[in-house]
Amino acid sequence: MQTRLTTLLGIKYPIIQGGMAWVSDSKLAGAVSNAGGAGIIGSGGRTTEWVKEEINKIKLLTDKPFGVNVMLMAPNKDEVVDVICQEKVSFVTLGAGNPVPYIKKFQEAGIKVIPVVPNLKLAMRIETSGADAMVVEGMEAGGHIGTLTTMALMTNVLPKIGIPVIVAGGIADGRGIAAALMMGAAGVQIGSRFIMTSECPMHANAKAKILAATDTDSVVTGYSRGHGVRGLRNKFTDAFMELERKGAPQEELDRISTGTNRLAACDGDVDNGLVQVGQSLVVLDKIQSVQDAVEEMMKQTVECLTSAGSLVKSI
Ligand code: TUI
Repeated sequence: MQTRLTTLLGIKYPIIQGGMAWVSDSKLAGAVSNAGGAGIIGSGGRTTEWVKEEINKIKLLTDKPFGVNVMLMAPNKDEVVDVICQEKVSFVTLGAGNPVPYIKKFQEAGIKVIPVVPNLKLAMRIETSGADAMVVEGMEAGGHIGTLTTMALMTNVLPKIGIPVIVAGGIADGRGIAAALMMGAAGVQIGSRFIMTSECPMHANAKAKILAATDTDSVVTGYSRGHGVRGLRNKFTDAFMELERKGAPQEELDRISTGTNRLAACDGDVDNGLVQVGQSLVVLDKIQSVQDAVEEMMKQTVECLTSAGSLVKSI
């Protein structure tokens, strides 16, 4: 399949993997790149040394293009940016903050820059700043999110932007990929579906909670402090949202939420940690290899796109 994303990155399929903090390591990202998408190492929450090691490991796992996500709220982001520039990865995605100060530096190092944005205003600022492409991420996504849905973002943003736009948030199968391509996307970013793979290091307890979850089982914490974080409803989210409702001070909310992503993803504490996952939960009904997930999604994408013509004929 050829789209503006496959051409930009030199990949087979128009899929990039979400750079999920505490989850996306070299093993997962290498498998996605080997399967024909573009894998991404998630540097959020990690030490700079970990990022360097994972970049070295992925180079042994794949000769295909891969990227690194920089979480712009991370205290060590400048160090991580330096390591990525030295290691000359193919591209970066930049989320959870203002990417503009970093664009030129990456491009001078020969690295393509793909910021993640949650609305049209930021999308237009990013295009003007000279980024190579962007991800628009709807609030159906897991983790740190904006307030607009993927459908509203596709409708509002895609006609206004000239550089390739990758769509994210709630896309978990080939029907979603086909829909995004039909709307004018250059490709998609997929996170949650890649959690449900044998290569993904997410703790088995968290994978089991996702397998058991239905469409209404995720909630958004943190809107009261300006940025929502989506994850599965549990003891932690109930306690956090009760504190939010009571108007608890910022410091208390920060204190009880710090470390909850790692607690669920790495330690498997799915009651006191936060399992960050998107809303398209019902199709996440099995664990499979990354290769099988990619092939299954792309087969369905092609079926959807080829059968779409018969809908027109039957009018
Ligand atoms: O970054 C993400 N998703 C994430 S990061 C993460 S680690 C974390 N965990 C808990 C709390 C906070 C972080 C988990 N999930 N997605 C990309 C994304 N970027 N979503 C929203 C944004 C964003 C928000 C504001 C991008 C730019 C932006 O700009 C602010 C500005 O400077 O105007």
